[in-house]
Amino acid sequence: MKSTFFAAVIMLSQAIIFSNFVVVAEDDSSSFSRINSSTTKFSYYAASNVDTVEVVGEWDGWLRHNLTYSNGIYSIDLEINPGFYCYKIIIDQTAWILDPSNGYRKYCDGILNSGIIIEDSSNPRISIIDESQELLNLKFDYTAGMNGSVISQVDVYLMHNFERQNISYTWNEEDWTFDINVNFSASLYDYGKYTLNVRALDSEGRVSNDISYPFWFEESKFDWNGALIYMIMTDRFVNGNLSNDPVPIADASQGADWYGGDFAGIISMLESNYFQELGVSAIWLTPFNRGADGSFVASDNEHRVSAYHGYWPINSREIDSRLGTESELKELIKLAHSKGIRILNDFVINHVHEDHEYYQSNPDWFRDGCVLGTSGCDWTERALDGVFSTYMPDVNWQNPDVSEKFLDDAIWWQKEYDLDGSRIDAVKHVEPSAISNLVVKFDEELENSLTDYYLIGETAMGWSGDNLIDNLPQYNAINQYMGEGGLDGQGDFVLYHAVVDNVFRFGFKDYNHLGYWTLQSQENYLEGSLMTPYLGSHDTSRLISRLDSGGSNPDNKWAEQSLPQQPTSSSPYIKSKNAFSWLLTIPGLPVIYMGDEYGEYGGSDPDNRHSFRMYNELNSNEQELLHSIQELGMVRKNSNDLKNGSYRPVYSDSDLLVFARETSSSETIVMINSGDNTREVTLNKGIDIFYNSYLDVRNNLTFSSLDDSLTFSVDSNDFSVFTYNRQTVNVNESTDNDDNLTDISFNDENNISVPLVNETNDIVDNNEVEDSTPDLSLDGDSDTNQGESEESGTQEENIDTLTNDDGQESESFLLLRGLLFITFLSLLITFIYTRGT
Ligand SMILES: [Ca+2]
Ligand SMILES: [Ca+2]
Ligand SMILES: [Ca+2]
Repeated sequence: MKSTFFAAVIMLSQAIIFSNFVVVAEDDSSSFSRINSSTTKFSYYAASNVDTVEVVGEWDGWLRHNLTYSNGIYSIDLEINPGFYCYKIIIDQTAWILDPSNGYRKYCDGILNSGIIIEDSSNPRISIIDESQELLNLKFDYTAGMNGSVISQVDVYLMHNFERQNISYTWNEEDWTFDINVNFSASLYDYGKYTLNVRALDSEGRVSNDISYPFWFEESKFDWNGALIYMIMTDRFVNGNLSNDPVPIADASQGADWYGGDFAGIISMLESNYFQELGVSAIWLTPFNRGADGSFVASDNEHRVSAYHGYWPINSREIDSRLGTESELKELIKLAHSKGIRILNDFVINHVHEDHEYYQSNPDWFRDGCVLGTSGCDWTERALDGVFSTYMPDVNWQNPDVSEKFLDDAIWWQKEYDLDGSRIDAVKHVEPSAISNLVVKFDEELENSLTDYYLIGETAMGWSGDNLIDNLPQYNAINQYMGEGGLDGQGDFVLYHAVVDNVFRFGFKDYNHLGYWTLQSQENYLEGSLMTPYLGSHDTSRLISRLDSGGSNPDNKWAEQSLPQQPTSSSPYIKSKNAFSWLLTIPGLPVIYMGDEYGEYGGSDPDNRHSFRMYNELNSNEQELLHSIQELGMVRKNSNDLKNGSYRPVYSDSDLLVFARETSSSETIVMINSGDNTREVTLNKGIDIFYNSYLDVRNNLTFSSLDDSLTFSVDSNDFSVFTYNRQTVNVNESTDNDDNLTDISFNDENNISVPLVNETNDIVDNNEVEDSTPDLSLDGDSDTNQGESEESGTQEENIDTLTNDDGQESESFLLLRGLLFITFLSLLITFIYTRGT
């Protein structure tokens, strides 16, 4: 029965390496040198048999060059003048392919090619050759320009909070390298984000490439996975500076003019710790480059809308003064970083407003395609070149000039304002090469082994009903921009459409459905994708108004329609709390759209963009909801399991969802109950749960059981979170990592109560023993643990027998299956035996 095997798929391993190749030379007088070559190397690794490999490119009119085979690698060195070129690889004389190892792309004559930028090899080059995880130890090497000029100096400085600080380096003459070592200790450096900037000059004054190396110095390591993102439409958030308020636009429809929110307002909210109290770790700001003046007709050809939302840029690198100044934006980012909060900008790459400087100067960079959704202009067929409206020309990403311009601008914003990533607008309406080039640029210019920038895309898709198969195209459409060389993540549109209206709003579907589609999100997006689930956004009608069954139609959006008003009953707020209990405990990087945390009401765009209201402007339902979301946000923030754990369904029925979030050495059980009664669920050890002792996180109470099961409870319309209590030994100790006993960091400050189990296996109300003396009852548990270790031995045998190439991840399920099988067998034997007698 033992069927362990590895389905080893030999990947066709292909790679092109290109660079201004480096020559290392040493002469007898002991002087070392490393000099740029004028040639560019192309290589191709072929795992399968090929007869010929050629490279062709724009640099010499697409002449064919044969690569030479040696040790499994085809390669060639070519003399190519500096420039940006299209090229392709030709296999066996007929198959023209993109370079498999190079994500950079360039269009030539409307045809997609690999793109290569050849630098001027007369200039020196520096590169990082060694980076440590410790702050800050980096080694660089220096390569002279073609004439061999020696290095004269290295310009090196740190930027922190937009201030410059010079630091030193050590030059190593023997191998033309230099080291930068800075001891980052809390006594010497403030926590926050830093960027090391390095370039070298040679003896003739030639300047090397610049290297930027951003990194964070903070108490605990940040991971984008599990972050909580708060989305702000700046003009509609908080007005912190009345003096920059725009003059009203007379013909703008109600709700569609500027409201006055600004950077100063966000700064005041940062100062008040509003975001920290929500457990927010990143803020996504709507576009803040200068937008159009005046108003423009909406898609209904009737109402008029101003550029308050930011999505009609008219300038590539200028801040919109209606939102504040450059220095205010820098102050905002500096303040956020000091609190460990990342800032994402919103990068509009599909279109500009017709008043944009690029459209004015280079109209040929844009396409004035048909208006999407009008007759003969299908959203899918004309997805790339169709326009959203006549005054929003479409960026032609097939034009290399505008492509390079936009990519430069993207990086410029990140560097100039010390941003931490971007949300990419309207991804499915741009050439995929725009996305892959953006990813390459971020990787090359900003990211390093210490620092990841988050790129989240908007690929608006839907949900095609209950059948998973029918929804695969939806998942795949989102997937095609992620994975290797793709975006870090995308909005989880499928999950949004599957559950928000169906479950939380109308109740057409129950919590079984909620659990099912939550699991599908874990299984159908590319591995490693960091998805952002959400309940509402600036593009959807307000959540609370959708949940208000007695309110006006939330699809309404203009004043002359009946617009949703502030709900009068507590019901929608309770539903919203249930929805957020789910959102803030599932995997990914959830997004909270500003105001949803207290239940700002409203219909569709623009009525979903009321100004944010402060705490003293909220009614008691709203305040109560806010408190719940704050609690959920903090529970998430403080739980490694909830941020990084995998998702394991445990139990669901019509109005109860129970799931586990598991990491290698812990698990957290989440219960969400939308029913009218308190619910109890008895979970079996080794099947539903894998530890002996849990902490009720909300009530800070520990309970344990030596029996085979534990009973967990959750109040009506409430959530419960139980996390493995590390001070007690777990069930499958011997099969798990050995850090369970030693890692007690989570629980250091908690009272540890004696395991409390009454005869019927119910948990005794911990309130009764809240004051009990801390009892590190490892002694009491250790006997049990011994027994369990033996049991684990049996389990390991089961694993041995059943393990296949799925490896460790499936162990618990195999274990579960094994245990179920044994239980079933013993029940069957008992049954037969009983019948027999
Ligand atoms: Ca203002
Ligand atoms: Ca487009
Ligand atoms: Ca990234």
